[in-house]
Amino acid sequence: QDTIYLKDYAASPYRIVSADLDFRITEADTRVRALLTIEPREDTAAGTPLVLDGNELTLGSIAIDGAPLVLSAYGADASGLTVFEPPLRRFVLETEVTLKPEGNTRLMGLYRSGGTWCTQCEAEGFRRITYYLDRPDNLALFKVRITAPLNVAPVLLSNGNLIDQGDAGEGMHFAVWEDPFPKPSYLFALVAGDLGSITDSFTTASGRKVALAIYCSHGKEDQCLWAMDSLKRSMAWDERRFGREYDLDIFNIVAVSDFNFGAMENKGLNIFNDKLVFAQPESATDADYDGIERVIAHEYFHNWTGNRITCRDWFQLCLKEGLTVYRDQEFTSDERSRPVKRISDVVGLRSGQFPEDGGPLAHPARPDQYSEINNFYTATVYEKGAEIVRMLATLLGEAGFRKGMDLYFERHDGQATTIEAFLAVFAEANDVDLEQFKTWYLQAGTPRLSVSDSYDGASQTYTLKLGQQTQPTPGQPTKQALVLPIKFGLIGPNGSEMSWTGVSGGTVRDDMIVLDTAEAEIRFTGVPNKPVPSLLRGFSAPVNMDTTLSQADQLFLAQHDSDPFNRWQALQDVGMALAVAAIGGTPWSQQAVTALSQAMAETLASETLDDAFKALALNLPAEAQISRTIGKDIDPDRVHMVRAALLKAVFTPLALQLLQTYRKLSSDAPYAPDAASTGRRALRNRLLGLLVSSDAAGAADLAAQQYAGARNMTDRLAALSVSALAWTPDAEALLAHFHTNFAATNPLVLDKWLAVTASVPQDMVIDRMRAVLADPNFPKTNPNRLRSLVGVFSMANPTQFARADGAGFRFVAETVVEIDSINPQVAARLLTGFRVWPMLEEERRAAAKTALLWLETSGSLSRNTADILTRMLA
Ligand code: HT7
Ligand code: ZN
Repeated sequence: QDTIYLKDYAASPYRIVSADLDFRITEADTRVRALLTIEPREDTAAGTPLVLDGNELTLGSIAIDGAPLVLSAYGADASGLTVFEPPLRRFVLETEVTLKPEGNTRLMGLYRSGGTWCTQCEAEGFRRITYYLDRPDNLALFKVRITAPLNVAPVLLSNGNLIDQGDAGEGMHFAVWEDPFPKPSYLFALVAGDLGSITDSFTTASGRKVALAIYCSHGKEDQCLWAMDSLKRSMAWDERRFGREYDLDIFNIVAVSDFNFGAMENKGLNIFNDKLVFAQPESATDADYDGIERVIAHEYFHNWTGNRITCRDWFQLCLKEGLTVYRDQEFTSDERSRPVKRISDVVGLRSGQFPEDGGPLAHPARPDQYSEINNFYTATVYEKGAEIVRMLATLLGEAGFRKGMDLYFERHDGQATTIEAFLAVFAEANDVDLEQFKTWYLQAGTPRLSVSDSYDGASQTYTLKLGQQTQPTPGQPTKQALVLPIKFGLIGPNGSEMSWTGVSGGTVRDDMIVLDTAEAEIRFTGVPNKPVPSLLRGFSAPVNMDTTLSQADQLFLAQHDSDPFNRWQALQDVGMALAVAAIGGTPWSQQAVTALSQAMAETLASETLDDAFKALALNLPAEAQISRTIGKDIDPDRVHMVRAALLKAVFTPLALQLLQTYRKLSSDAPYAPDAASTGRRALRNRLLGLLVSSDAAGAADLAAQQYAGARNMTDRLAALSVSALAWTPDAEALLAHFHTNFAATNPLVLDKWLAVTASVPQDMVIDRMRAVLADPNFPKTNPNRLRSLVGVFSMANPTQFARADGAGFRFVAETVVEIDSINPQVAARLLTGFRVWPMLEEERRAAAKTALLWLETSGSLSRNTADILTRMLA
């Protein structure tokens, strides 16, 4: 496979200045005529060929400035077009190709979803539409004419403003769209179909009225209201928080049912996976409402961080993605509960990004090489990218961060730029050196932060010893020290914050230690009592922290820390220590479990903590998190068994309190997706989960009752999941009932049934999944369905996926081969579930390797899947 290196970046010798595209869509095919105005760069030598990207294209005709090219003047094949000696001046290249969107199961370029023609161009899909300089540093003005049959495609959309429309004869009609902002080809979009819509408007801070519309299949309009509400709040927030106004008169969103990703930020025409648009209480859960709000915001925020300022090349992907995730996280924090959002994001980071960073697919947030860019839309680029921006904001403070962002928008608007340019604006605006900080973008791996402390009463000196170390990752055998902002507090015996009179041995700025060396010994003087340190408050740096605190100190923090994140973390740490020790052969003491039970009871009874926080706190670390903490020779069955036993030991004594609180939280109020209502449901469903998984008397019946009486999908699905995971006597019947009554008629609800089915930690699960896939009606071309079944299985069913007999690995490997010929992007992503394999115990490791080696010999794999497989086996 060809590897592309960052160091080889070079500007193209030609620029496409404008693109005039004419799409003629019919049921049979789509003809694309492109008029590209092209000019050579100042330093381009005469005779330099013009090389345009193409993918699976067939050239129909070609001309320059209206004159057809002779055969010897160009070379064209499915993967590109070369004009050997183009004019050394501005010229217009005219090409024509014919596409077959109906047969495009890769869902890149122009394809059909549920009858609607739609496009996906990021990262390299535009080259499947026409020959082009399909790279993000070519910004061009686009004008798009779409002609299509009026009866099947009354709605014709593209980027920018609608400048003309009308009848085209013979049952056809047309629309012409013009985008006034130069953009890279990956932001191009076109939609043609028979769609319903809801409309609204937003008036910007400067008084411009923007017409908003969300398009969807007919009959789903009333399910788009939450998305519209989220959009308007996002628009207002970006003005308030970052001073960013929307810049066109129209903002359109289209929901489609076949989509490789969550959504796409095409200029003025966002295209969404319908699961991130449709919401109604009977079929969408609180998590769905959350996801919609977050992704609508995310794509909208890209208008400035991604579209107005884009990436010079795909190595810079986290320039737009990490920054935009940071912005959507801040939006949710401002709209809802900041601590709850932070805890949820860190749970996601630890379960999604840390395993990537510690496994065979580890790569820097800004990679320096790739063979398939679609495999780099990863948790590292997105979530770690956001953590890096968050650390920048922590180090610079809110005002300093905003100064840098303002300068970024001012200096780079209309440009395709780099991480270096991004860091430079913060350095300049704040007069700081960010050279070492940049290492966060370049170095893969999660640092381990070690901590030990001592207190000398005589001199009232408290000493903190800190160390950081990052393990080697593929291609990076040695690691440098990073800049770690460590927010902290010292807590005195009465539970309140202690101050100090002097500090030496390290950089301490107010409540933040900045550790930028491998080790530091920081001495705080004037500390009257031995404190309990609360470190890494708010998870101020994405590291694994080894704590040496005793269980008593952890529980003290859980009760007294003013930082809610660390209160939650302390409870997690206590549970983790007990689980890890037991898995290693040291059973927990009754005293230790009782202390944790009491802390959980106090948390639940607290009058000050909110419900959503309690729902997160009343839990033990997930099995996967425990496995990662142990790090090697993992037997998932043992982890599962020990965690289940610990859960019972901790929560059985609290059964009455759990049940009473569960009952108190019941409500007849109509469904609302606000933070308080969502929190209440989250806690109630958590309590149900605890009662069922700790086998409390009557708990399984309670779950069945909740399922039957549920008035919204959140409560119904929660009851179904806890029953299925614990495999209660009712589980089978509930799953069947859910399928017949809710899933059979709604594909997004079917996804929930598939996900629950795939998560059941029982031996029959693989046969059931095979039966689902064997059903001729199962749509293997739909990414949502596949991810809900196979993706959830490999990521969220550790005991069955990593079965010692290898059946789980084989099932996923076989599915990957089959799907690879339909949609390589989806297949490659399904394969990433194997990333845990090096950390398993010997027998399972061997079984996983056998499945991977089988995959290697299974025939011709796509570039996407082969890339993941090669790295997985390296
Ligand atoms: N920027 C978008 C990425 C995306 C994408 C990438 C590969 C293949 C299909 C895709 N669809 C969307 C989404 C985002 O991060 O906002
Ligand atoms: Zn994004």
